[in-house]
Amino acid sequence: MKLVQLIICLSCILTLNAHANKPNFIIIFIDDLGFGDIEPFGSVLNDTPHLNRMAAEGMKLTSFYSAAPVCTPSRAALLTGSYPKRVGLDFGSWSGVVFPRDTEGLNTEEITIAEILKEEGYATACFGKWHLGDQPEFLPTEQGFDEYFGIPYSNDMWPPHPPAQHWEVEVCPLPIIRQDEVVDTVDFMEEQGDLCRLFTEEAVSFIRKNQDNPFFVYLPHAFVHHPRYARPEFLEKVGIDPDGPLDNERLIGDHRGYLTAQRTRAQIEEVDWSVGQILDTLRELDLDDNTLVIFTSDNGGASGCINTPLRGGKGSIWEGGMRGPAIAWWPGSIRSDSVCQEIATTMDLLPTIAQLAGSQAPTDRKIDGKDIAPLLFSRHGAKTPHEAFYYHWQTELRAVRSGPWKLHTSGELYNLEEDIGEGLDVAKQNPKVVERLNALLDACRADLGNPANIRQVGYNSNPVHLLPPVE
Ligand SMILES: [Ca+2]
Repeated sequence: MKLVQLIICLSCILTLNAHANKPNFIIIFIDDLGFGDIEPFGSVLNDTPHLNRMAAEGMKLTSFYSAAPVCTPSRAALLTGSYPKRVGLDFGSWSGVVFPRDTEGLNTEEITIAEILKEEGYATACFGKWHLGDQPEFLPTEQGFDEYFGIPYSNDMWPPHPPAQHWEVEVCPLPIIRQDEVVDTVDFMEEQGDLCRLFTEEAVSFIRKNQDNPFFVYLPHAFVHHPRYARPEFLEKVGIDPDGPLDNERLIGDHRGYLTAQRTRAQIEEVDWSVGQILDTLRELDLDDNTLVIFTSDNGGASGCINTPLRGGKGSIWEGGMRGPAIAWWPGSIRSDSVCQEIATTMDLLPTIAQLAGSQAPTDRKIDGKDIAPLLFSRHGAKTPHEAFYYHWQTELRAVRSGPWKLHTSGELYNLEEDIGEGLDVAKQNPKVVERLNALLDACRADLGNPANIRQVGYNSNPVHLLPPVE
């Protein structure tokens, strides 16, 4: 055989193998988990052995941001690789997030990670909290997911939850959906406590079923969003008697009680159990060296969670509102026990995953995320691909980060490498930095403030409840 033929032959084999070995992807997206809530990120309260092992075998990303400090815009950005404002979901129709029977949802014209991977032959599934619109055309099965099992919005949009009585909308029983059909409802606190197990078991079963072909699992847990309840064994472990003082009536009647550290702890430790189930399944099936698993939170920790050492929490544009605990795991490809301090965001997952799957991010529209594979694989000299990361509170641009510097639109400047808690405003001492970052803020205003650069939100003029509403 001539040398040229040999090279062609070898390259064919390599190409075939590349297709046969397309990596699997799993995104474990926790609801409202704080930066300091898990041991790899400094928790001394919660036991998270599986996350400890995940971090020891993988990479901690310590400047990893969600694109918004609340659920709906954060999820829209993750799945589209674009700032929430760019896809019209920086704000719901009347609140910061979409509500049951909302007119708005993720436009089906958007191209999600799931749709990109489906094109590449992946089996795709979403198990958990969706929160990108509950009307039929907004559900995961319309957004590239072959399979869906979960709740369509937050677990507190639930008649027994006290705030539900103050929202100016009717609330129907909290539906559990399979594909696009309501198959059950969450009626009691015990059933709230079962949501982590249910979604985990669905994910494990899907992984087993698809072990011989490439798959994508998006696992957006309803935990640790309040109302906070976990399975009895996790409550007992933290000293709570599930049959004792935490009976349903007390829980439902005592709103402040939802937020105690113990109940939060029970939920976080059950989330850790879930991570263990997923990673153990991958190890057992020998898929661990061919699967990228990303663990992070949709926004900063809510009341009862811990964002230390960051300032602020869920709903704020301080670091505690948008910087999450993040771990990337892919044994053999991601260096064990490594740490990445470079700026990265959930929006980067779409272009990164697309490229690793042999595809690319959409080119017919602006995608804000960038390929962070060089960071994940610790390539020599790899730096963040972002000159700037922008913090929005609802529709408003509120801050920019570039390198170690974060400038708030209020004029405060912080050096996050020296002052991660944003305690010391150093704007006066650094006028040139302020000038440079103000120019970046102006660039963002010119971009996302221009209607020509933003896309239409999904809109349904006649939305209906998934179930008859509760009086
Ligand atoms: Ca959330």
